[in-house]
Amino acid sequence: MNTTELANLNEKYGIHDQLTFSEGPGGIIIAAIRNPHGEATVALHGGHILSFKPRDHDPVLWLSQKSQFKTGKAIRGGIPVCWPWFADHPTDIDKPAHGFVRTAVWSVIESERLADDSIRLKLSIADSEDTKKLWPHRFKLEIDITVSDVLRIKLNATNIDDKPFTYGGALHSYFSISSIASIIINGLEGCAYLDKVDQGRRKVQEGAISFKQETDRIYLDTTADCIIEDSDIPRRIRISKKGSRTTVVWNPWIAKAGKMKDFGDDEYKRMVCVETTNADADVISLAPGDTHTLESTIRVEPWTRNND
Ligand code: TA6
Repeated sequence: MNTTELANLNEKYGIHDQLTFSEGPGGIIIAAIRNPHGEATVALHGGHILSFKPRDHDPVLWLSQKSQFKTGKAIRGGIPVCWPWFADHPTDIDKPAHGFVRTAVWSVIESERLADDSIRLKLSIADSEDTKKLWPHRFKLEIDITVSDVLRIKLNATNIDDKPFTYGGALHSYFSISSIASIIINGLEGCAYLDKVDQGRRKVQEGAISFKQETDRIYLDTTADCIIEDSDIPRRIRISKKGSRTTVVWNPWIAKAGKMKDFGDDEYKRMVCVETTNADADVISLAPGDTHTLESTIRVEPWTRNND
């Protein structure tokens, strides 16, 4: 984007001191949001929330120090938008993992300061000749982000084609934690999951989730809140959701982290993914003209020993 286009973007969608657009690493355009309740940064590349920090708290999202801000490359960390499929394409391994919108440039369509001083930013992307080569459907996808001391994200998918389509996807959120060895995640007790580090075997979650090895689990048919209990900070991060029946929990651990160029060898210790998803049996079918919303709300809460 040239300086004139950037100036026009700020003219049309900037909000004095609370929402400004500038050029970031790799030339990607980044929206910086700041208000009395919190702050966030969002890249137009991938419609990708890079950071979120409620006032008086440490940053909530994790971003790799080795993340590559490159055309065609997904940013490692923050909240990648995985769409219109989650993980590998169901039938064609040569298609990009997690779909194609997280590596495309989105457009700004709306910005607003709300009555409570929250800032709302909407970005969108639609089908193109390139996307149709990967997925033969006409769609409009919007990400609607509201930043206060809570981060509210709505991913609105609309079928603008003349035939139905079925899709999966996720808000693939990376969270910043004190240490993967000391956190637990509550909320998924008793939930069935597919264990991707044990040949996809179907299991049932017993008690809280703790981490002692690579962990990659697709929890099925759940609408539950997940709470990351971080006693060392101390804080709790609550991830609530609507329009999602799958939750994915991931930590790459040592070997997998070591194999990823955009992931520091030791960085696995300070992150965990809790992903608001629709995958496997929970994929969404949309009739022409219909819209489905996947919603994730992220907030920090005080940590108490009795985990009330
Ligand atoms: O959400 C977990 C997962 O599907 C893992 O299997 C791992 O592949 C992770 O996503 C990251 O995928 P990426 O394509 O971003 O490297």
